[in-house]
This record gives sequence, structure tokens and C-alpha cells, in this order.
Amino acid sequence: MKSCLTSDRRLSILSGHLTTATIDKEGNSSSSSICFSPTSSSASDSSVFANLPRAPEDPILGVTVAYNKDPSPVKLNLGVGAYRTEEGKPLVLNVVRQAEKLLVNDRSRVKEYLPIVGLADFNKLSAKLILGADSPAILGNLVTTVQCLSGTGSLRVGAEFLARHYYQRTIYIPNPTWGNHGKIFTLAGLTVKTYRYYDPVTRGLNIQGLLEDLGSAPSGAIVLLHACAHNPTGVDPTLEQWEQIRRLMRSKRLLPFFDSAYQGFASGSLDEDAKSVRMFVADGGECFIAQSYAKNMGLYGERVGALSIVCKTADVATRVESQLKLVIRPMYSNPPIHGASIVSTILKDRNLYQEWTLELKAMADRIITMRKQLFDALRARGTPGDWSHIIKQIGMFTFTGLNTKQVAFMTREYHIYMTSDGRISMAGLSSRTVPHLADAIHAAVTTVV
Ligand code: PLA
Repeated sequence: MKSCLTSDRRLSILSGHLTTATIDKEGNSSSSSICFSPTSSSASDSSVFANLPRAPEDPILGVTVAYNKDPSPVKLNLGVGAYRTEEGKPLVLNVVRQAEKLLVNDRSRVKEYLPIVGLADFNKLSAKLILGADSPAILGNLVTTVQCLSGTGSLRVGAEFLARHYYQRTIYIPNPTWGNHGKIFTLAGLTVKTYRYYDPVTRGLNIQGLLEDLGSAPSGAIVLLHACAHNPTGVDPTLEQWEQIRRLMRSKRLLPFFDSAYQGFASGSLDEDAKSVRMFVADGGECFIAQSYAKNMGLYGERVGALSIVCKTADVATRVESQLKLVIRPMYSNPPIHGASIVSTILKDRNLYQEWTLELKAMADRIITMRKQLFDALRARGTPGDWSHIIKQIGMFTFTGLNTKQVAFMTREYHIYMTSDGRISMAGLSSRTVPHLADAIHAAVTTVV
């Protein structure tokens, strides 16, 4: 029988995780360490936080902080994955504006608290969006979905639930992965390990290493998978490789936890980008899915997302939901109403839905055009190296292969901001800024080693 984590046990798990920074197989320390410092009550005239060390900025969101401080007129922010138009402006989708108008004009709408699990319509429609409208899991009531605070909140609620109720406390995350994954799972009380994912030599998937690492994971371990548009590498398994991964994971009873932060952004098609998840759900096994509407509906700051847990029976699904409520209530009580109302308005209206798919495709296509333009610009400059990965990679980011020093050089000399691992957000580029970026990359690789 599993009982809830006692606070002592949780603290000891945390201190174990937090004092030893995770070192991956390539010797990189992950940024999942968080420093706890005791406060002092001895000197009555100084602050109780006098000894508090200054924390570093977040490796991704901190890039925007640095960018905002730069007065240069040519500065360019390719750090955070946020879509920009050709004019370099943030985009509010037309369908979102229309849905907001409908909501504002509907006088019957009120601002009461939502239930702990969020807006019922939103939850049903979100499960359909990722699993498919005709999914047997949905028809059989095997899925429980709760509205959460975007992708991050969905991952965290899922992680807290697993730490309390699942017999295996180890989660395998890809190396590399989105920088927040390690912290989210560690702070929830899980033990984070990595599996090989990216091969820097081929700039492609290390399928052999991946299968070996998951093959030697303990039975029942949780495995974090990016549903599509892997961040930061832009490298996804092919459908055949997904099938190999699925077979291995099911044979070892590994529990899939999908992070779906970019549905529609990889291929431009919502169904195409959900294929990996649907493959795992079709086999009848259990599965966790964290969904975000930040990117595909451009609802970044509205914090709209969902956690779905696919169970083996309808009865288990309802019990899981009852426990999710106990996770959510003391964290933030219940989720915000506005963003989820926008999403459900769009998802349930045939015309709005159709228009959304077109706007989404246009965003995905613009990113693909930027890949082509950057690739051509580097070729035109004769920049040393094979840059074909720029057009091969998928989704919002290009994992350029530029090293930390080259990134620092580009920021210093060209005012181009990106994460120190060489990831650039292609969605932040425009035809106007491509030449500036290509000049910077050319200068970086020809002068900095
Ligand atoms: N999962 C992955 C793989 C992500 O890349 C991101 C966002 C999230 C989850 C969480 O998104 P949400 O909570 O806003 O829904 N990654 C961004 C932003 C776009 C960030 O770091 O917060 C990035 O630049 O990597």
C-alpha cells in the first residue's frame, strides 16, 4: 500500500536531490539544482534574509531579462520560444480575438470559481484534441483530464500525483531536454535520470543509445517523452522509431509521460503531431499527457493547459481524478477561467476550429520558411560547416551546434540573444533579421572556436 509522502520523507528526498546537481552522461551538469540557505535570527537590526544569496536568472526566461536591458536598436531575442510575426511582433490569433469578443458579449458569463479540475468542456475537448475524437479510450471513459496552469502546471500536477501514488519514483528524461523538466520532477519528489537522445555528431536521434538506456531502466520507471518538436534539439523519432520505443517501453512496463507543448507546430497538422501519443494510447496501456495551449493558440500568458491520464478502467480513472483534486486544491485551489473559456469556445465551434487550424498552419509554415532563409543565407556567405540540420530540424527551435563562447560572442558583438546551449527560436526570426543572424553566425564560427 502506498501512503502519502510524509513531510519528513519529502524533505529528505528533496535535500538528496538538491545537494547533488545531476550530471548527465556527457558530463554536463543539469540546472536542476536549487540552493536552500538558512536565514538568521541573531542580529535584530539586520534582515532575516541578510544571508540570502542572489539566485541566478532562469536559463531561458533570463535571456529575455538581459535582452530587455540592451538599448541597441538591432537587438534580437531568439531565446524564449515565443512566436513573432514577420514584423517581429507578438501575435494574438484572429480566432482568439473572435472568441474573446463572444465571451465578453455573453452577459450570462460570470467570474465564479471553476471546479478544482477546471472547466468541464475544456477538459473533454482537450482530451479529444490530443487523443482524437474517436479515441476508444475517451469513448470508454478511461481518460481523466484536469485543467492546469499551462504545460508547466500540467507536468507539475502529474509529477506530484506520481510521487504520491506510483510505486516507481524514477523518471527518465531525454538528454538534452527543456531546462525546466529536471526541476519540476525533482521538486515534486521524483528521482530524475537521463536517457540518451541526441547525437551531436549526426545532429540526429541517437536511437541506439535511447533504446539501450530505456532497456536498462528499472521496470515501471516513468519516461518523459516529447510528443513532437523536441525542445531544444528539433529532432523527433520517425513513426517506425516511435513504434520501437513503444514496444520496448510496454515490454518493460515503463510508464510514458508525454509533454505535448507544440501540437500543430511541428508539421502544421494537429493530428499528425499527435501520432506518437495516439500510438501509445491505442495499445491500451496507461499514459500521462501534459498539454499546453501557449504556443499553438498563442495563449502564453493565459496559462492554459491540461493533464490527461489514460487509465485501464473507467473506475480507476474516476479514482485518479479524486486524488488529482487533492493535489490541486492546496497548490492553487482551482484554475483560472478566462484562457480555458477561449480554448473551449474555439474547439467547440466548427468554423472557429477550422480557422484556428489555418492560422496554426500559417505559423508553422512561417517557421519553416525562416529555416530555409537562414540556411540559404549561411550558404551564400560560405559559412564553414554543414548547416543542413537547420532545415531538417522540426518545430520552434534550431539546435545550432554553436558553443557557449560563440553564443556569448554573438550577444556581445551582434546583440543577438539565445540560450547558451546554442538553441535559437526560429519563431523569433523574420526575413528582415535573417541577414543579421547569418552575419553573426558567420563571424562566430570563423573567429571563435
Ligand atoms: N514543455 C516544453 C517542452 C516546453 O518547451 C515548454 C515551454 C513547456 C513545456 C512549458 O510551457 P508552458 O508552461 O508555457 O505551457 N518552453 C519555452 C518557454 C517556450 C519556457 O521555457 O518557459 C522555451 O522557450 O523553452
